[in-house]
Amino acid sequence: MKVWDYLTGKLERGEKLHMTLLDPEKTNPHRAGELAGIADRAGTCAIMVGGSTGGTDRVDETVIEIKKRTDLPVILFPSGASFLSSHADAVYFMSLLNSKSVRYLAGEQLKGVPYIKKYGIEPIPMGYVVVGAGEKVGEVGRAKLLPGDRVEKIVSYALLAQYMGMRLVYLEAGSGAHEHVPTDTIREVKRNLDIPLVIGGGIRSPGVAREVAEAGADIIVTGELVEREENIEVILRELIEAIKNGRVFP
Ligand code: 1GP
Repeated sequence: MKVWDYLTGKLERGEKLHMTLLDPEKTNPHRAGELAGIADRAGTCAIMVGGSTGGTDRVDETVIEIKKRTDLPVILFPSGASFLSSHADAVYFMSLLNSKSVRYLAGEQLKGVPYIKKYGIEPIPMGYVVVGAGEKVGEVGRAKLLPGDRVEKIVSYALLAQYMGMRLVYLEAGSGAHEHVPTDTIREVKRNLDIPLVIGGGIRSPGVAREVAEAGADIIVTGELVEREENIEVILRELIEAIKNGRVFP
């Protein structure tokens, strides 16, 4: 089944989804495989492989190890054309809409096209918007600063993605962000948007994950959480339970 059909099937049933992001720069391939297995058992719905810097060999190895441990779809979340793997199921074909550089709007994407075509990786068009301080991704992607309370502007960026025919909008606070995308902003974007909304960056607790889901995120992405914490499976399970069912354990 195509990854997009798998995702929309769940979303159309009204499910809220969680995806686990693994960064080959921070996690070695073997550990990435282990973490993907843990995330699968905890109820995540897909594994994203991404990071701010590239390297096809490492990405390949990481995806291969993940695929040994889980049957969940593996979706690339690339920083550029060198961050691709023929072993992945799909790739977020994403444009960093508030980048000052044409390279991150369409340049790296253009370079990646022949590889994606050759290996038949499923592209999922996505508008990517870096909100707040932006962390490393904002710096690497040369994002124009877009404070989280610039609600009207952020709504416009989200609609820009929709009107351009993209299938998803991802509002990104950046990995390890101190502040996630504000819930008031998420609520307003969701109220105006007809395509699924992805939120990531700085979401570390079940309580916050629930607030973000209730505000209107359809898909919540966490990354650092699995790289840092002990008892990863328990914490992830609680976080995913909070996203899916709004239940937070004391
Ligand atoms: C980063 O949004 C993701 O691209 C996840 O962020 O690592 O802070 O969970 P965290």
